[in-house]
Amino acid sequence: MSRTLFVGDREFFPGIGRIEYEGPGSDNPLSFKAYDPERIVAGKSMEEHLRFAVCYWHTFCADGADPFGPGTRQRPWAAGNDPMDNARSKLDAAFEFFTKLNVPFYCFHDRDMAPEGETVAQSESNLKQLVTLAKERQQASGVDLLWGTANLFSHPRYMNGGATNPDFLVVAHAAAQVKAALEATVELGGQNYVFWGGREGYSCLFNTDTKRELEHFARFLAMARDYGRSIGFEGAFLIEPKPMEPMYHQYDVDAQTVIGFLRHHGLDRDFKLNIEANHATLAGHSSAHDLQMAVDAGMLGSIDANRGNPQNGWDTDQFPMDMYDCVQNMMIVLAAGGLGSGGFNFDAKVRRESTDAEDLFLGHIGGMDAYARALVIADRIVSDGKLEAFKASRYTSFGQSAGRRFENGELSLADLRDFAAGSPEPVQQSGKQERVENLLNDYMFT
Ligand code: XUL
Ligand code: CO
Repeated sequence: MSRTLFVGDREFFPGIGRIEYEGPGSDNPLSFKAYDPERIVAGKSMEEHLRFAVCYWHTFCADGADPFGPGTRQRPWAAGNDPMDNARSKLDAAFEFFTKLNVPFYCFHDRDMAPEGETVAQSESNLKQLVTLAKERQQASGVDLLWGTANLFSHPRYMNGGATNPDFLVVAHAAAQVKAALEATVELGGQNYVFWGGREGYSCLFNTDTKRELEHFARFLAMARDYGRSIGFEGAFLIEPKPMEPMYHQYDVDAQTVIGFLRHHGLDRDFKLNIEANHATLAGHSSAHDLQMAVDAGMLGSIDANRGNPQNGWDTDQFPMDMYDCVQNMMIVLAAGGLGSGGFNFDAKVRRESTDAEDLFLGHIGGMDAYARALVIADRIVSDGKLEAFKASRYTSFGQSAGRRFENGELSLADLRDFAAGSPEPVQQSGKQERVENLLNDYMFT
């Protein structure tokens, strides 16, 4: 079935049609070389495995501005004088882009989709108007909402935090925004709702009561959960860890910090994690590390797919192209049985110097092809089972007698002492890192 690629007579990406799978032999840069949505891998189509989403903020709101200079891209949908007219044009541009790129999902912040008004009520009304239109566009295009969220970091009132602000009135404003964003997410059938605490943190311990702020944060999340459930939201609430940027120290440092926090406050039944690759690297981890921690805790919700720049460590939000990272991430996702209601959201932006409209397509095509290739390679590795078998073989001593009793909680520290005293010195067991890394290259390049 051929879908209309754009709304009305305004085409924002003229000269670009539907991006199709043309295979590795094609030299058309505006085609997929590896992402074939219908191709079956490990019992599911690529589209079902990868559940790609485009993010509204980098792709349709950002214009390339950085702290040293203004935007470099002219966005035709932002050219008018009326912010609501611009928001409607941006929505049309966004759905044209989703449809041409053939992604099944998108994600947005409230303020990406509709401008803030003069009052809380005006902001709510702006968002409602755009949500009504977005619902129509979703129905016409078949594109669904992966997750919604509220921007609690851009407005100057949030300079000291949203839910963790020392001023209760600011916390109340944050609540008003989350309430409206939850309603929007439910109206649009969103499968998840995300909290990224960009300003939930502090710059100076001398002026910050961290204990109190973290308690406020937990209370705020519980209130959001209760309200979401009361209006029929059945999806997952997700926390997206990040250690810093914009704050010097952010509370949701990394996966393990967030898992501990959620469990401590009894929020782990409703909340999972949205792991962003570049946030994990900012925290001094690899993206695979944070994914594995989330999977181990049974709390992997979704992925913000991107990469940082290894030379400087900043949150550069580049499109994911590093195949070692993509393959490792896909291995973890496949071994975990998939992403459930999550997806791969490209929280990624083209470079400031990439000023053609087509560059937005090229960035996404590259990321989609990278993960499609990674899926095929990871499936080979996971289904072959060699790596997994080697990993398991390192723990065989826990499958036997005393080791098994230790795992079952049947032994005391003194029992372990006696076991050590009555046994010979352990025989050295090589970790064989070089062997397993060589194996990875064999899978990737043959
Ligand atoms: C910022 C970031 C956000 C969240 C949503 O680093 O990743 O865009 O994904 O608020
Ligand atoms: Co993100």
